[in-house]
Amino acid sequence: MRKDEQVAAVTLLLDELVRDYDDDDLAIRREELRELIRTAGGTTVTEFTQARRKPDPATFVGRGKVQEIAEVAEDLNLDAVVFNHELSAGQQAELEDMMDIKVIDRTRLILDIFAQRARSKEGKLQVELAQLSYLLPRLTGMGEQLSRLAGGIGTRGPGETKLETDRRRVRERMADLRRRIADVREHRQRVRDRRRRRATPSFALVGYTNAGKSTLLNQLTEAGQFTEDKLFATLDPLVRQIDLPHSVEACLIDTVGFIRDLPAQLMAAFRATLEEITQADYIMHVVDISHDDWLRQVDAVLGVLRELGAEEKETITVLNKVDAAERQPDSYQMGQLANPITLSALHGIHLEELRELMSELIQRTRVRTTFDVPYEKMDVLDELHREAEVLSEKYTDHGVRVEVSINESLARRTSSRLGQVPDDQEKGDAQNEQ
Ligand SMILES: Nc1nc2c(ncn2[C@@H]2O[C@H](COP(=O)(O)OP(=O)(O)OP(=O)(O)O)[C@@H](O)[C@H]2O)c(=O)[nH]1
Ligand SMILES: [Mg+2]
Repeated sequence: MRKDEQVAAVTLLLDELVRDYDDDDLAIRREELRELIRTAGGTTVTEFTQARRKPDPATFVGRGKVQEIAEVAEDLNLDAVVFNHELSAGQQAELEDMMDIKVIDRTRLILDIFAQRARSKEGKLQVELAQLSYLLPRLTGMGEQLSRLAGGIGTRGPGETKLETDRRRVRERMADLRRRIADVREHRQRVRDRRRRRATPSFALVGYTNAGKSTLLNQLTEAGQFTEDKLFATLDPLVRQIDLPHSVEACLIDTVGFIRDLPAQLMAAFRATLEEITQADYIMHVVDISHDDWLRQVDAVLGVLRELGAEEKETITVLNKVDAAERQPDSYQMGQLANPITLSALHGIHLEELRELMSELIQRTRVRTTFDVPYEKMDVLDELHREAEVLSEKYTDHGVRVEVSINESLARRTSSRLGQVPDDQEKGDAQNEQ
């Protein structure tokens, strides 16, 4: 989407989505789409909604509705029609054909926002990869536009159609991007290894976009991270050290926000960024409780964490924006959340309590365990010396038996590196290595 575009926003309420939800759902989904459009620089001039059992395979909303939208779009001289859903390539082509106007689906809109927001080299590479994987299945009939996107002409081999050449070029570019992103990942891994060497437990700030993650990071660490009342203000991870009560140190990692139905292309392309979450020791889940839909936002975030394989990590749930919330979460709601605390990042309410909770969690989740480290894996022993408190060491025929007081997630990592089940551990046993 270009800046200042005037658009119509279309939301479909599908039976399959409605089943678990109340009547507010449609209003909330429409509001979120307006926010996405605003963030992308567009203006929602008019809105359409429709309830359907399921999407129409050809036109998504059904022919009658398409007609209606087309007429209004023409009257109002709109630039585009934005759908609050992912459309298939066929649906998109059919809709553009029928309405004779640019059609943007939800995935494309989010990708556009990410593209506008990407600043770092890593962010730009990942966004481009996501855009191309979105584009690839939609190439049919887009010949003209693509030759601009994929570079020069005249590279077509004998017997290839234009479409095949275009596809091949996109695939080549994607392979190139993947290689470059792999380099970035390696670099990130090296930085993380250095951090670990300093034995600093890490908290990954996660949460729905606009929940206040960056604001919280700024308040706790004076990081100077960019914050804004729009969606996806943060794309690149930022790590900051923090001193906690009782001489405990930690680091906080700010990262990209989530949204419901996060496009699969983005999840795949942002692996390097999202690894900051899967590799962190703890999760700090920031929730905007002034938002009407905060409970469902929590579910959406937990869903993404599950997809990432990070749902088992010890978590603090920060119920943020308490200053702006009409109602306080009730005790039942609090009971469903992991280590909940209500606060206001912006106004600095209850931040001391949060720091106390973080320190407590780090101390509480240290476990005492014993590893048998074979002589050929002395690097593991080195790591334990760096990152854990070594209580005793005994040299045997096969290796070193070492007793440590150790952070839970490091204990899991270590036992999987050694192929051992950790002993003396109550919580750690059932959990899988991330
Ligand atoms: N009223 C109120 N507003 C807050 C609070 N914390 C953050 N905000 C506002 O919420 C908006 C979003 O804050 P950010 O810190 O950018 O949110 P984020 O979670 O980092 O968002 P993304 O990076 O977009 O995912 C900003 O306008 C903040 O000023 C709070 O405690 N109370
Ligand atoms: Mg942010």
